[in-house]
Amino acid sequence: MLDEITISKAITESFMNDFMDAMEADVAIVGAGPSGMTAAYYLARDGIKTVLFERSLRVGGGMPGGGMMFNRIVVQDEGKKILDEFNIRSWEYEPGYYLADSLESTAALCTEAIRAGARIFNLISVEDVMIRENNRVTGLVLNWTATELAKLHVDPLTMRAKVVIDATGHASEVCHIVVDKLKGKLRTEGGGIMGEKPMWADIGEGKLVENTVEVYPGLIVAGMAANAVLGAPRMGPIFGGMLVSGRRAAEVAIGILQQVKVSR
Ligand code: 48F
Repeated sequence: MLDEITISKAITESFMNDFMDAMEADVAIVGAGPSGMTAAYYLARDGIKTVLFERSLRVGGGMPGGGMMFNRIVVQDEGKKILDEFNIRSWEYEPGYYLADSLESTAALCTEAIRAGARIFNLISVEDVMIRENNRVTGLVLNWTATELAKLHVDPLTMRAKVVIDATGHASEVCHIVVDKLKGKLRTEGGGIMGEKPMWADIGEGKLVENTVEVYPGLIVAGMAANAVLGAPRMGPIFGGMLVSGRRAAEVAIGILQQVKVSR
């Protein structure tokens, strides 16, 4: 005999326990696109307490849609190595160009990130950041996406993190909060958001990893947000750079966590 109240209690209690635990994390990632989920996997795999907040009902950002809704992605050699690590099947189209199913890729990134120990919360939007200790990003301000969509006047809740990764894609929303609201100066030419440049896959992919940096104390940019903030081209449905940028963001975050530990 199934009792609906037991089902309801199981879901509520389990979610609340996880949500409470997520309020203090080592790394908080904003956005469950390819770069955010890849970063989450590499961090969690190394035993770092990682939480990820995603505005949408579903994960994957721009990945499931492939190129113009043709649900395939292309990666180059570096990206192929990461696909292999996630056991995502791929096949060579021409030397140096590998195809993969965008849904399989999305599902695998999500599964492996969660299995490695990262917590992914969907349907939660980041609407602000917490700043402490001489202009350092030290946490995120959260609200239900449903609240945002319905424009309800409901105050948010807050979580603390030692490092935040802005993996919000083209919109680079966390960096926008720092620049627009706090008038913070990013480590970019001119201190602001430089804006993404028109499509140029080769240059865009090349710049992505070098642009995956700490742009503000405690705040790293990953994926398309890195190119949008640092003024590099977009690249369309080639996703190798997103994966490599996610892995790089995890490395940068680990470096910052080590510094934070030493200085305390
Ligand atoms: O856009 P998205 O997929 O970011 P990405 O990892 O990958 C970019 C590619 O998909 C593609 C591309 C490939 O060449 O250029 O665009 O850089 O995923 C970003 C995710 O962040 C979520 C959003 O719903 C999406 O799933 N997001 C954005 N702003 C917020 C957010 C926010 N304020 N709070 C929570 N989630």
